[in-house]
Amino acid sequence: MTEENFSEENFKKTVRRKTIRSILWFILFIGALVFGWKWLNRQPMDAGALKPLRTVLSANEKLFSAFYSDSRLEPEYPISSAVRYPKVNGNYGMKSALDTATWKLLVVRNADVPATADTLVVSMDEIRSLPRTEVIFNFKCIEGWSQITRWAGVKFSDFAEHYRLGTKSGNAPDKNKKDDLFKYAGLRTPDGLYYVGVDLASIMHPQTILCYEMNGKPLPMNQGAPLRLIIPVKYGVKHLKRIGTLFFSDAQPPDFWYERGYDYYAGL
Ligand SMILES: Nc1nc2c(c(=O)[nH]1)N[C@H]1C(S)=C(S)[C@@H](COP(=O)(O)O)O[C@H]1N2
Ligand SMILES: [Mo]
Repeated sequence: MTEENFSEENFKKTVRRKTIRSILWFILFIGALVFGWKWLNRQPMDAGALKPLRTVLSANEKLFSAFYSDSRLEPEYPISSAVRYPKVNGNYGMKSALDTATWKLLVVRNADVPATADTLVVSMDEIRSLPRTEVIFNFKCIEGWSQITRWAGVKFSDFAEHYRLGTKSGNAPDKNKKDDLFKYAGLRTPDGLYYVGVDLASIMHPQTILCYEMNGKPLPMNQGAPLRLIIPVKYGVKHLKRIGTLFFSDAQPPDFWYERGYDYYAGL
């Protein structure tokens, strides 16, 4: 640019042109945003989420389950790093009266064939007589908090082995006999107001426990006494407190937060 070209007039012109251009771009941008938002909100719902969002959730789910491995363990921590009073979060299905002394776990071996479903009734004493395992891990809630917590109970896989659960044949589960395994386990509170579904591989993961102790003491009422699920490979939503019924099925069990727009898998 020469000295003559760089007149004040030219300078003003350039600024004006650039200002107008950026205003137009801005209007276009806002317009696209409004249009996109309106389009999104006109889309049908799919299990509590707008369809395009559900599509993204499902794609994530495929990716996460592809990475799932039994031998991939969540990191564990020393007892000293466990918080003394873990946060109490979520009390759906926990408000009805419950007598822990007479409580029993109902187990439906095959929820898909109601006629042949033999329901097993298991007492807390029977659960306590199985091998006890501890797990100290970083508990993560989808709300964004996490804390290192310490739990104890029976490994779900030991429980399933003992009662021969999760198979159509009624034999003890065998990872190599995929066709004999149910695809899902479902759990719900005694009043049925909170319920989750978990893919069988994750519930059989070596760190998943049916939990009756927290920090070396009996599980507090508001944290799921007498028995809750602790499943370190999943977000908090799946750690159902106060289990009433456990069942096995090839159909995806109903899931409280899935119905409200969260992803089903909820894996870490
Ligand atoms: N019965 C029942 N279990 C539940 C919930 C609930 O509302 N009701 N909330 C879940 C959620 S979202 C989280 S983060 C954990 C919290 O467990 P805590 O209260 O022991 O921290 O419990 C899960 N299990
Ligand atoms: Mo949560």
